[in-house]
Amino acid sequence: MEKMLLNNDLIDNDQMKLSINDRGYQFGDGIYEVIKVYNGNLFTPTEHIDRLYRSADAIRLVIPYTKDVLHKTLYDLVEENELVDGHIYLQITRGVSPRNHAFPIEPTEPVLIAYTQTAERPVNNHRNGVSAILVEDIRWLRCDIKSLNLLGNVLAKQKAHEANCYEAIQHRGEIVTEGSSSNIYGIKNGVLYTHPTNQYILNGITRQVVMKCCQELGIQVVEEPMTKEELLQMDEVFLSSTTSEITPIIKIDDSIINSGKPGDFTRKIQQAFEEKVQQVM
Ligand code: DCS
Repeated sequence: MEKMLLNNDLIDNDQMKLSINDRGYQFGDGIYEVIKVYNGNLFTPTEHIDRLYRSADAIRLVIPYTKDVLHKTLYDLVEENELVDGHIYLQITRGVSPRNHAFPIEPTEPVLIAYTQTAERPVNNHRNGVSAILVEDIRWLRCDIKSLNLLGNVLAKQKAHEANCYEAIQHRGEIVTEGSSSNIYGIKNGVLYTHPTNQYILNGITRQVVMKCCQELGIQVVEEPMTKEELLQMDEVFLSSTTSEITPIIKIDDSIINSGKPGDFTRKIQQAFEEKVQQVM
């Protein structure tokens, strides 16, 4: 029987019970992370755990464990479930209390759950690229918090799926922000363009790795907002996320990017990323 983490305890999946009065369930009042596991090892765990604590801070939730304890507990979960390749999903809510928007008067114990998921790496997408659509970004103004409230992202991704596309690239007015569950990049004349990390996008951990790869490869990075028009004029476009890693985008709405093939710079960044993955394997 696979195990899940409930606060400090590893319990059998079928023993998991959560309350209807959990604020995560009623308000999406919580935060989450998805951490990739390669060959039984966590990829960039420190960065994910740091971001979790930053998200918690931003919603005024105090995580009742140290980062080190959480790190070790996640390794225990992976070991217990004998996860080789896949990811960990982890969320923490503000806890259980009768429904009332304001924080509970009696401080509640946050509820942490985590489970593992076996997943193959999307190598076909990496090789061939994917299609995307452009959609208006209707989300709130704190997209830097990895909040459980994902309705805007869910509606965007659903539109993409209904258009037989892999991702929805969101824009606020003319400005491209990020994908429904990924960061977005364009490459023009060998220069990489991506939205700066502010309240309009999530500071992706994979994005941080992409920045490192570009530095090592000597690829110039410009962190400035780009317009929809500029995006469609890019030589190459790709997305990044924990589960998608680095995935070329070869079509956006009706525009074909780079003749419908992943570009050379994207390939180089994929290779540099792969080397970092191999280091933990
Ligand atoms: N932007 C949004 C809105 C996301 O949801 C994600 C990842 C990213 C960017 C990329 O961040 P990471 O590089 O840190 O993954 N979302 C996670 C998710 O919901 N599933 O997989 C990853």
